Amino acid sequence: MKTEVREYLYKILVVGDLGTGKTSIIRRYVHNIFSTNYKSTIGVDFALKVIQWGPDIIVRLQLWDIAGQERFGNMTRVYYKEALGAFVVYDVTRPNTFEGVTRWKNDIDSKVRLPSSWGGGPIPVVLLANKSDLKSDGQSVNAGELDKFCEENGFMQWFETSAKNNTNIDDAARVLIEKILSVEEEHGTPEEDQDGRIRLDDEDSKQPEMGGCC
Ligand code: G3D
Ligand code: MG
Repeated sequence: MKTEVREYLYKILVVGDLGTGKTSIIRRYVHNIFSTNYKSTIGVDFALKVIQWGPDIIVRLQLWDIAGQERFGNMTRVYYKEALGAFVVYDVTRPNTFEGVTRWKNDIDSKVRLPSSWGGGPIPVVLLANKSDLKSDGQSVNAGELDKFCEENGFMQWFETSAKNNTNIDDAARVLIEKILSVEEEHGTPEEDQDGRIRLDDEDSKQPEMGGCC
């Protein structure tokens, strides 16, 4: 007997200060390319990655970029709406971008929760210490300190990533997907219509262009 293919659509946010590599990470993950000559756009862009997770599971990850709105240091609730996970990115060569990490995490926690049928807790967030290919000795991350930071600030885990060298991006995404799938398995599909996650009905929202980030 043929088992039915299950499909999941997950909205994932990618936030962090300007220039930390968010767009590069998304492009690398979605298209497996690293490009230094694309124009960042203003507004919200998203990209879709379709993953054959198992023989009968397909995961569609919708990655939301914040393209040009970093300077505000926070986003509207519309951007966060119905997200089920997030990456917060900082640049290991610019310590001041680490200061933004807690600000972005607080913004996420204050503006989006898991669906109430999933317990309504904070969404899972993974910290990305990006541009690991550029770091000099003095900039190497202190694993012990980052572990402690993650524990104290409610991050699931952290990864040192490089969008340039394609380091750890797949692993970081896998951890986030595994977590969301396990919550889904435990609680069942949220009552909200899955399509609702990509619909932006609110008046102050702007319809993102399909694949607009690339
Ligand atoms: P943002 O979307 O967070 O604002 P971008 O950041 O993805 O636009 O990246 C900002 C700059 O950092 C870009 O360089 C990009 O090429 C570079 N970058 C991103 N990730 C990495 C990485 O892992 N390693 C290295 N070496 N560079 C990275 P430019 O020069 O175009 O501003
Ligand atoms: Mg960008």
